[in-house]
Amino acid sequence: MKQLRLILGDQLNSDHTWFDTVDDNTLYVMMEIKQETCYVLHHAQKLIAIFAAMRAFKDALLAQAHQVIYLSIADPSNTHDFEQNLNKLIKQNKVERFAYQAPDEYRVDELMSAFVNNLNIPHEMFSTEHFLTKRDEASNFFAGKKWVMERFYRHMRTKHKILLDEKQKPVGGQWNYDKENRKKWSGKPAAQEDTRPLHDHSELWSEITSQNIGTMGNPSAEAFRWPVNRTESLAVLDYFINYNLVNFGAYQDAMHTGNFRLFHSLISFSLNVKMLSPAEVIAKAEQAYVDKGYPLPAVEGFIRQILGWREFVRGFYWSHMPEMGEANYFDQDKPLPSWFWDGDTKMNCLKHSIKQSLDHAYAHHIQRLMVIGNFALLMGVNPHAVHQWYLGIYIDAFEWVEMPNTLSMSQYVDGGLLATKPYVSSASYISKMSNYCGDCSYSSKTRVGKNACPFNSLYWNFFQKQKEKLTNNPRLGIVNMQLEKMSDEDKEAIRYQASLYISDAENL
Ligand code: FAD
Ligand code: DLZ
Ligand code: SF4
Repeated sequence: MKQLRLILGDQLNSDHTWFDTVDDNTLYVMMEIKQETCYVLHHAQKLIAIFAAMRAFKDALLAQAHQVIYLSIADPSNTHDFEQNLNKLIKQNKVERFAYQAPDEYRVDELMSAFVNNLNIPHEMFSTEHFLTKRDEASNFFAGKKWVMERFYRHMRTKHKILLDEKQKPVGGQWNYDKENRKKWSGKPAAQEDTRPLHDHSELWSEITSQNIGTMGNPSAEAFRWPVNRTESLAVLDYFINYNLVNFGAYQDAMHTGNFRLFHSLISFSLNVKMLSPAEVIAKAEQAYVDKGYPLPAVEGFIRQILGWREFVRGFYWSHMPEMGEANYFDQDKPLPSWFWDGDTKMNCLKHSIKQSLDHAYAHHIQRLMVIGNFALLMGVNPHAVHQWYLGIYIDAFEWVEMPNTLSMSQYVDGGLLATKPYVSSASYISKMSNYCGDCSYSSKTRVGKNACPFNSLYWNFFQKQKEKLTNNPRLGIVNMQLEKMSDEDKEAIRYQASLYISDAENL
């Protein structure tokens, strides 16, 4: 029986059981389509990376004698629509059975369900064989209870027997060493050079631009270092394990103008398109703890991100879609300043974080949460504009992981289903964790007056404005108390200063 199997651009799992046997009656199909490139304005490097990785995956399948139909972005027979391309291929090739792997994004999942419902041949949806949990596993785990990552993480550690001693207790006696992981970085220990090879994808880039697909960010060959096949992905992972994991924990929240990645792994793209599996990444990190004697806080902190956060936010996504995509707890409605697309702002922290994002399609967790997301929330930006920007700009942004992080965690759109309080701060946090404030045009120390750091007035303005919605939050007791003690004149001066900044957002 002739069958057609669809492989999506983020389903590049070479270990999938689909590929265990080569069969003349099985046709694989992969397609580069505008339906996927244009639902949001993407970073140029993201399109290049996805297409280059898809093409490398196709070549690897062909080398193993699998049969692959590949519709490239400039192929004149490409309709740029999943449904139309599939219907055409099914007819042309007299396909009698259709199969696909579970899409990770709600939109594509709905689209594929509708497609197969209208098919008049047998069809089947397979697992991607990538994640450590099923779509609804976290949701069942939390049934009727508050979603708390730490509880889920401990369950995952126990279930998968990760970093446990012989009594099945956490090694070292603690589950979580986060408190030891909050150091500022001032040049030591030395951060490694970026050894990832440069790739010249100028031909692929010409193909993309020939199709009039809008993009943002730096497409140049001097900037592109993302791994686009499994061998390169493994090299990035091994480099991280050998040189950076040892310092990951201590400096994971640090930010510095001299080094954009510090000790982060840069594996999120490879993981999210499934060139790496979470199980192998966790196993390598745990092995390094045993073999190399790396500090437990470093290894535990890293494993928690993948075994805990990554699976947790995925479960949260499937449990809260489609409502999450509509929520706006604080009713925020301002547009993003236009400098989000060029980084030209006097605010040094934002300038660095945004320019870096435009150059590398990457910012680490704290830049995303405590610089860019923090600013957007304090400014009153519409959370869905923020979500679209994050979904487009980051190399690793696929909705199942980007949306819960951006909307729920960073922009607090659901009033605290995922985050226990809004992730906002004044300049003091940014100043504590980075060297951004040193040569900034604004003064991190002042709240009001000429050159006062916008974060300071915006922070206190936010808590005044959102008082009713946040007053009963037990984690905001100190903030609410400080606000109570503030004189009416000070509050008024803060509101005035913040209003100047909000109305002059374009020129900050
Ligand atoms: P490391 O810091 O080295 O961490 C290792 C791995 O842990 C990451 O590769 C990632 O797979 C996982 N991880 C870490 N934190 C998280 C998290 N909060 N949620 C899920 N997985 C996590 N991550 C994405 O993969 N895609 C996104 O679109 C995305 N959007 C984000 C938006 C916001 C507002 C925030 C605050 C975080 C977002 N994250 C996202 C999480 C995190 O910022 C990135 O996973 C990380 O920066 C990727 O870089 P890295 O591979 O060097 O990660
Ligand atoms: C993100 C993306 C982009 C930009 N382009 C394609 C594409 O042309 N073809 C494709 O199959 N997949 C692409 N993807 C990934 C899909 O959007 C992804 O499969 C869904 O978001 C499901 O997670
Ligand atoms: Fe950012 Fe304010 Fe520090 Fe400038 S002073 S870098 S705007 S936190």
